Amino acid sequence: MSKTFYLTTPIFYVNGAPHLGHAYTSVAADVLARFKRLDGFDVFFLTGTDEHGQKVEAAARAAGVEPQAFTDRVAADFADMARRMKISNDDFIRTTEARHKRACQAIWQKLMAAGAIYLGEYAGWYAVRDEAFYDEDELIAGKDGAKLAPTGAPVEWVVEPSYFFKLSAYQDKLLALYEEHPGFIAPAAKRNEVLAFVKSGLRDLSVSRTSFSWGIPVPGDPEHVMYVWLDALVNYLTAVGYPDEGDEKFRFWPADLHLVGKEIVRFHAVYWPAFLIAAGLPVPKKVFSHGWWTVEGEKMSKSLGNFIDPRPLVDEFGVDALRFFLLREVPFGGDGDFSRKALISRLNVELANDLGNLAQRTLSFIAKNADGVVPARGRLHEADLALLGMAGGLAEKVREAMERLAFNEALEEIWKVIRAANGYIDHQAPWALRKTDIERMNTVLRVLVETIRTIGFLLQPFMPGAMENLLTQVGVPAAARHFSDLETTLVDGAGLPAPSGVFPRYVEAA
Ligand code: ME8
Repeated sequence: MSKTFYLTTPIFYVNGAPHLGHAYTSVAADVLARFKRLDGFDVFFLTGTDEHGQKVEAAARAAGVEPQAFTDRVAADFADMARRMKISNDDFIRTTEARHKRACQAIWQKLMAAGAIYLGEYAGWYAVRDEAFYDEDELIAGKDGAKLAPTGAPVEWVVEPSYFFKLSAYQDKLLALYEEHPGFIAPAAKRNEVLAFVKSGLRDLSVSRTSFSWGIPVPGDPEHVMYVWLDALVNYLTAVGYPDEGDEKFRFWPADLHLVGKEIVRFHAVYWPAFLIAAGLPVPKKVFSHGWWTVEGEKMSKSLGNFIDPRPLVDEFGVDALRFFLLREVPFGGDGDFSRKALISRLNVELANDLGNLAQRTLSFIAKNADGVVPARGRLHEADLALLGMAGGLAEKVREAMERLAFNEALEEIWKVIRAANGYIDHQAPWALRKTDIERMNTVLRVLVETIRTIGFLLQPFMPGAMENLLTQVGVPAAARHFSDLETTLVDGAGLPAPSGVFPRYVEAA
C-alpha cells in the first residue's frame, strides 16, 4: 500500500463570492496534491464551503433568500471556481450536508462525555465578520472611538447562555504538542506567535449560540446551535467518514496538512488540536499558514469593491499562467500583491520567453531538420553531461522544496535548468551543426529533449494543461508521467507529434 497524504484548504464562507484569495489557497493545495499523487502517494485532497453561522445567515437575509437556498447557490459558485482553476479535489464538503451534522453531533457527544464541555453564560465581545470572540484587552479603538476587533472588524457585546469548551485545561497538552512536534505550525514566525498566545493563558471557549438558529443544533439542547468554528473544523473529520472510524477513508486521518491563511491559524493550531485531544482523536501533522494578497497595492475589501474573481483572469491569460503566477510571485508564507503588470511580465518572460521558446526552438528544429523523431545521441561532451546532470538532479531538489511548501523555490530550481538549457542551445548552435556534424546535432537535440521532458514532468502539478501538451510533444505516453517514470528514457527514432506553441506571448491590446 502506498503512503497516504491528506491535505485540506479552509472551507470558505459562503457569505460572498469566491475571489483570488480563495483561489490562491486552493491552487497551492492543488499543486501539492498533484505533486504527491505523481510521487506515488495515496492522496486525499479536500476543499469545500463553510455554510453556517451568523455571518452567512445575515448575507442570506440581505439577499432576501432562505439560508439553505442561498448557500446552495454560493457553494455551487465556489465549486465552479475550483473547477475553473483546475483544482483536483477528491471531495467537496458542505457543512449543511447530513453527513456533517452527524459528525458534529458525534464529536459534541464525545466532548460532553469527556467532561470537556459545560453549560454557562457568555458575556463578552463578538465579531460577526470574524465569527470570533475577543477579550476586552485585545480590542482596538476605531476612527470614531468605537471598539474594534484586532482585525478591524466591528464587535458587539453579547450576553447569552452558552456551552463552553474547557480550553484552559488543554494549555499544557498544547504546549507539549508544539514542543514534541516543532513542525506542527509553520512557518516558524507563526509558531512563535501561537506559542506566545498559548503561554499567556487560555480561557474557556464559548462553543454554542442561542441568539440565532442557522447552525447545527446542540444534541439534547436544540435552543443552542454549535459555534460555527467548532462546526467548521469538524469538516476535516466528516470528509474521512467520522464518526465511522472503520470507514475506509478514515485511513487518511490524521490529516497531513491543513493549509490556511494567516488570519485563521489560531483556530487551526490551538482550538482544533484541543478539541481533538479532548475527543481522544489524533491531531493533524501540520498547519501551514500562508500570507495575504493585496490587489494593485490595496487590501481586497467590500468597501473598496476590489475583490478579484479569478475566472475572468483564467479566460484572459489561461489557467496555467495564473496558477504559475500565484505560486511564483511570492515566497509561500509571505504576503503578495497582485497586479496585471506583474502577471503579464511573468507570463511573457518566464513562460513565453524562457520555457515556451526552449520548447519551440527545440521541437520545431527537430520537426524541420531531424525527421520529427526522437534523435539518437552519440558520444556525450562535457556540456551535455553538465546539462543532463542538472536535469537529473532536479526531481530531488524540487521534492525537497515541496516538502517545505517552498513553491517558488521549487520553480526557481526548475527555471535554473530552463535557463541553462537555453544557454546550451545558443552555445551548441544546432543550426550550425546541421551543416557540419549531423551526429553531434542529433546528440544536442536529444539532450535538449531529455531536459525538456524532465522539466515537463516536474511542472505538471503547477501547470497541468500546458504540461500535458508539452509532454505529448516530447513523446511521453500519457500513462507514463509519474515521477517514477522519469527513470525510463525516450526511444530513439520514436515519432514526435507536430509541435505547437505552449505559451504564446501576451500582447496587451493598445
Ligand atoms: O475563514 N489572500 O473562510 P473565508 C490570501 N470559513 N488568501 C486569502 C485572502 C487573501 N487576500 N482572502 C482569503 C474562513 N483567503 C472560514 C474557514 S476552516 C475550518 C474555516 C483565503 O471564506 C485564505 O486561505 O474567510 C483564508 O484563510 C481563507 O481564504 C478564508 O476564507
